[in-house]
Amino acid sequence: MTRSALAVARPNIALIKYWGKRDRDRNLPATGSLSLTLSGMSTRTRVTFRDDLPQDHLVLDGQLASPEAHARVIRVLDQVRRLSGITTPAEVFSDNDFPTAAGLASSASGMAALAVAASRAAGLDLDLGTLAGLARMGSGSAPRSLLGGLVWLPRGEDPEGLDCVPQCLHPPEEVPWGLVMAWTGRGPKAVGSTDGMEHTRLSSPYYDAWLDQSRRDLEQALVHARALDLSALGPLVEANAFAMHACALAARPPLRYWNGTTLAVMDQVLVLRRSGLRGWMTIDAGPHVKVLCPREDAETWAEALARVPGVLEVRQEVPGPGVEAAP
Ligand code: 2P0
Repeated sequence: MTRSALAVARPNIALIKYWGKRDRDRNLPATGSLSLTLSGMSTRTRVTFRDDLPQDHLVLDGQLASPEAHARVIRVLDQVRRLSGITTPAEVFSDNDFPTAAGLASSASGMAALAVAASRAAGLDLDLGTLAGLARMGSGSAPRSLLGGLVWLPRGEDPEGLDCVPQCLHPPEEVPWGLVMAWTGRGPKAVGSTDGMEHTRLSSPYYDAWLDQSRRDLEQALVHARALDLSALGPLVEANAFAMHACALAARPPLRYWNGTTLAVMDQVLVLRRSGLRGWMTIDAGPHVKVLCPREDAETWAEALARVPGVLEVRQEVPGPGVEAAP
């Protein structure tokens, strides 16, 4: 018997970062986070359970999955099999319509799409909390990509993560902001997020301070995000990203995701802001700089960042929808 389903999900960018886990086995975050789901890029994932397959078969962007990606996908598939009682192997085809090598984290969109496609293919109609738990097994930031627009993922207190369920603060059509992304390097990052945040937790003397600050940042950010007050939210977004990187930079040995062009873009953001343009930067576990700005200023930001020597590509994004399922 063959059962199949398709799902499409988009990446999200954290405005208040998740960096550190409170439970490694359950992949539960030590910090709550706030994010914007994007619209211009997507991952399409088809899952088919087939009893004629000898084992799970995973093809990501046309290639057999790496051992690391394979292990994450299998964790999600195994949980779907437990929930549904299905025992057959699955075939997974997943494609990003954006270059993974460009350094944008694709795990969030990939794992959100996988959770929805696999559960639907298995005949399950899961609530958001259960779907979030499934997506989280693949990637801690993936539950945020289940929803569109401005999304809050609480840290939660429950040992099983039952209260770590994303909430939409504003759907995409209500968020009048843009996100301008300046690519400053190619190739995979030297240290992946999972290892990077664990190394930070274990060795940075600032880790506890980061957790405290992050909790305060999120509390305030939620107020400003609900009010769609960009002038109040922007400085918090920027400070929170720098606090995350400061904590990682203090790890032993240090964890530095920036390159020279990252610094040049940061300088340019400050120059433009001093000239009166509104926009605030955030940086993830990589060298690229993303600027959150009023939507009407996105073009001006994009043109200015494209002129910074070393910037490889600039992309403008607007808020986008949550995961979409198809038969
Ligand atoms: C975030 N990042 O909130 C932060 C900011 C990167 C920097 O979530 O270990 O790939 O699979 O749960 O989801 C990247 O973390 O890590 C991430 P795992 P994931 O977007």
